[in-house]
Amino acid sequence: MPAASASSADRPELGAIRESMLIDGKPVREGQGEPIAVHDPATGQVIAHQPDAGPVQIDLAVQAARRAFDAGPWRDMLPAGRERLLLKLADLVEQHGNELARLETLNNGKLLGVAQGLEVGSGAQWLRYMAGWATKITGDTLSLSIPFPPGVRYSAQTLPQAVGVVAAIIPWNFPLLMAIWKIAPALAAGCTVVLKPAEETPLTALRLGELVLEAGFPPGVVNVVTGRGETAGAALVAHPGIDKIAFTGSTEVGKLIGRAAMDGMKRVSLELGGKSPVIVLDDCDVDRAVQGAAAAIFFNQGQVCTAGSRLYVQKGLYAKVVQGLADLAAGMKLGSGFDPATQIGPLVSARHRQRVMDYIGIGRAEGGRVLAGGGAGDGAGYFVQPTVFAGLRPDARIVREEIFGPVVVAQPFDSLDDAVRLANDSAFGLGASLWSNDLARVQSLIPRIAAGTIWVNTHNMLDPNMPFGGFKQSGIGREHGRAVLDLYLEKKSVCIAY
Ligand code: TXE
Repeated sequence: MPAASASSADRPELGAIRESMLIDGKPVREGQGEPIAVHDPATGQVIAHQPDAGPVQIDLAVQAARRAFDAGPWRDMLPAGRERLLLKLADLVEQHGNELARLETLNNGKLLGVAQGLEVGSGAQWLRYMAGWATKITGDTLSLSIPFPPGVRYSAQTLPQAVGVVAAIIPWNFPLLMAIWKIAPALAAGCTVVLKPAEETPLTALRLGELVLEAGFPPGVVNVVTGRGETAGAALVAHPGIDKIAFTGSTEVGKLIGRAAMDGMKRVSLELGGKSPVIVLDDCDVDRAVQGAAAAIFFNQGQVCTAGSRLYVQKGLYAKVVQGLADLAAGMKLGSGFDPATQIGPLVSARHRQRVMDYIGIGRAEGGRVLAGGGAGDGAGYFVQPTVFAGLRPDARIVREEIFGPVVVAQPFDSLDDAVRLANDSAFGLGASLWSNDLARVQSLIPRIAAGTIWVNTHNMLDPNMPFGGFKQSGIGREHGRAVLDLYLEKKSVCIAY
């Protein structure tokens, strides 16, 4: 029984809990496996049970998306129609913003302000930005230079066309925003979607699916299935009716998905893990750098693919910056995401808290000194203290592996060459930030750091107009901006002899 029965005006999120998937515009409650319990990470209480989709339900969802793509009103809709529907959806997300943000905080644990500003606020902005692209998809006119056979002239053009049915598989760290990052460009390009949210956090994606229908998108254009990754997710990836897979999650699963995609030669884009360096030069504004380094790692409890989890500080400033960061960490207030005084909410799940605590144990065992934090929080919620490590070698596991929690490892460096070497000594390459007021030094470093996004005197700043994605094992493909359309369009060449 969902907690919806306790619904009241000041808890609108309780009335927004759904325990059904959305397939072809209809709620589907039956799965195949054991239903999945969904928790409130701040208390550990169960707030809903979700169906665990098996191959039968996945097939129904893919068939629905296939029909919507191959026939029916969606295929015939003009780009301006898709734009109008996406704009309507953005309005609905804002109108239901309070309910959606509270639902996200309840389900994910994050601070309500982050859910309001980022998931709902920027989510609506992302929808509007992508709505604009629907009417601006263009091909090229090409001049050809091979005269064959002699005397024949040609005209040639490229014709971009929607890639087809998209399987969108998303993680739990920004559940609503990740859903929007996937469906908005897919719909702008004219694709249809089967969206699978993470087991831990399906609630806002299911509500978004209802708003998609309310906006007027035809049934089957967006389907939302819930289920376990290794069964429901894997069945979705393997389904022959899928043309393209868009995945955000761990590098480990990304590799599995990449291989499975190649079996069916499906288009695939992968946004994977990171171990992003924060590089503080000795000419920086120190207070700003300390605040920036703290925000880079502790924002969203460190559950951010671009979290600044490796802090490199130039020797002259090292002690001051690291002590400043440790002081900030030690003073942060842990608590429920609904409490406006809270600065660090719970992690998403008991399993994930254990994983992060295990890494803290590994860091200690590797000889790391804990300058702040290092423990779990009190009570039943899944809290971990903001933690600062120092004194570890570059080959220590917690320097190299993604922890995805509020844990940062600080290391000193001498020269800019050292900074580049340390920063690039990673399997990942998603983001990096430089903290300096010396333009020449900054400009010399930007091309040398292997990362998809480089920030200067800021960290974690993303925008719908800025391409986003990873170097190395952080993934394949670029989301956002004009670049994202390439992920959802096939380019057809047309050659006409005359
Ligand atoms: O991720 P998974 P998990 C990293 C982070 C975290 C670790 C594990 O380091 O600690 O991954 O998190 C679906 N076929 N990131 O286990 O398993 C799954 O159901 C198809 C970084 O939660 O990758 C969920 O919807 N799908 C990251 C999604 O994949 C499968 C965000 C992500 O889950 C599947 C999340 C399979 N075989 C975790 N197995 C980032 N880049 O932001 C799982 N899934």
